[in-house]
Amino acid sequence: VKIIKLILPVCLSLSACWHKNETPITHPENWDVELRVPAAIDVNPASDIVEVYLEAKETDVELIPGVQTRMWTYNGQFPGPQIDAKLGDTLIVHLTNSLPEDTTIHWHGLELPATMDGSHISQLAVKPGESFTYQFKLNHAATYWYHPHIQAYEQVERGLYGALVVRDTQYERELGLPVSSEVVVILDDILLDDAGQIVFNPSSDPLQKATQQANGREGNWFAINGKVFPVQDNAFSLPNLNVRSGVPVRLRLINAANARFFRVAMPDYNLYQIGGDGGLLETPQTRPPIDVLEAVQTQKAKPNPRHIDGITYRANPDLSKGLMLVPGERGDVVFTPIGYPGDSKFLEWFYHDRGAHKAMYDDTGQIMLSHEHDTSSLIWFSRLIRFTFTDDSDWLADEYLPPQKLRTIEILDTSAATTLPVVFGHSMPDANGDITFFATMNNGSGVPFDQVTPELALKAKIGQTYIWEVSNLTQGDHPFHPHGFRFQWLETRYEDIDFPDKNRVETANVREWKDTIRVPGRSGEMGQSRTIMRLAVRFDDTGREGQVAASGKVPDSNGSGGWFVHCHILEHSARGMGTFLELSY
Ligand SMILES: [Cu+2]
Repeated sequence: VKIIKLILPVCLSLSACWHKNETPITHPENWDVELRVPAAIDVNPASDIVEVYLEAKETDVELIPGVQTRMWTYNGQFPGPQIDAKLGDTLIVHLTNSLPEDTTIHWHGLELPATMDGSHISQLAVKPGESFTYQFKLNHAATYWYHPHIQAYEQVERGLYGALVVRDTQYERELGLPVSSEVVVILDDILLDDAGQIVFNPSSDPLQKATQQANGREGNWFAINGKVFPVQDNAFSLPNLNVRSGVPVRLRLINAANARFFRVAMPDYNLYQIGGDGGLLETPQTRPPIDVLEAVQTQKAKPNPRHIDGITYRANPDLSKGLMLVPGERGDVVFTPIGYPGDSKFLEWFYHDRGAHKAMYDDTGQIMLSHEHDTSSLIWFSRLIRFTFTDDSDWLADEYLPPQKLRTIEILDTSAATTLPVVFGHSMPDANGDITFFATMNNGSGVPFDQVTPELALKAKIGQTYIWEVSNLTQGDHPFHPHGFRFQWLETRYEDIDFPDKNRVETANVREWKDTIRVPGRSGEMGQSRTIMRLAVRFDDTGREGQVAASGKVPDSNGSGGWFVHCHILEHSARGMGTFLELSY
């Protein structure tokens, strides 16, 4: 049976009349059953309080059919329970630590009191057997996530994370956004050995160690809402959504990977980005398909639909195509799947060269980091999610377009702003293969986080506007994530002393609030070039019950230490790529 076309002739555009037919046609019942993450149970009867219990514990999870993988989970689930709340609600979370080591929960992107931030410098560790109650107000509608901030590179990799979605459904329904065909999708990868287990024994081989510290831990399996399939083998079954042609799909995407950048696109459709880290953008942004730019002869064909007969098809590196999500970052996109009954379409992942390193010995026996790539072993594409069309799909359906204006975002006035300088860098590997990373305000020699003294801490006043000025001295990209305060991207400068004619400035073209952003690597020689990103921020304590002040690096039972500011490649953060902000009245 063919369905009637969605659009009414009286409508000038579908978006203009969408809300009048809010759910005239929907996806089939249980269309998202393969990807839906069970929700946290709200035990509080009050309509404006969400109160949940989370127990961090060791759990065997059947990721691969017939294989029990020992993981660390919240409430036995991977990912952890999805926490759904309304704008203005109070969230109360009772955390019990049943792990063999200390933990905390960091609420990524949330504006909250400093003592509730859950980083290792803002809160005392929750010891094994202990409990802690988090409580704060949800001041902005957005897609967030939660994860530990002690041994994060290990605890997140082992499975400790979940989504927190704060919605303003009435506003979005009146605006004409699709509120009833949404899936929250946590993008991750996981590194499993042949027995299907997560291995954390550090390699004793200095070259291997240096490579993993430099690049971060990328997995050999994708884990999309906990559904795993090998990165290199797309014949393995993908998580599937059953869709009806012409009905929009909304994906709230969260990158929860330790180190992998998720550059995603749909080959046949535009993705329309309506939201990011801090909720709705001011205007939707078109994220077009990523085209095939060149074909490279490789030695060996891979079981990948885009690797055919030994030819590798390389993705267009132009980042205006597709959607880039660095670790920690979120993207809220809508698109309209249109196709024949029984046909399939795919959300795809694309390789992005973020400055991958290769470790090698030089003539003197020292370990050097090289940026040479062995492209024959690279995976350029992989499918992530399958969309299968229902039997009654109409291939002539119309595309849904989101409204031209989603909300008004005031630009912060930075005319009198003070600069907060942060410099990203790292050392060369030592004889053991260990690399020291830093994110310091000291422009000279780099100071890793454990050596940042109070004199070197960033200092700011509550209620004032500042500019984060993040300089990247490295050739790699790093996700910058300051805790507790969202910011607005102003501009990115590329500077090269050797080739000043190559200097350029990218100015912000999207009005949005962010809390995690890709700081691109330098484009020229070491020491001669750098990238500088400027971000506007105001340290308000609105909605935090006056508990925004933080001072020091070590929290005590009376109060919080500083606000952590760091690279969200978790291996970099663990190797020192962080600093802290002292905030006072
Ligand atoms: Cu980094």
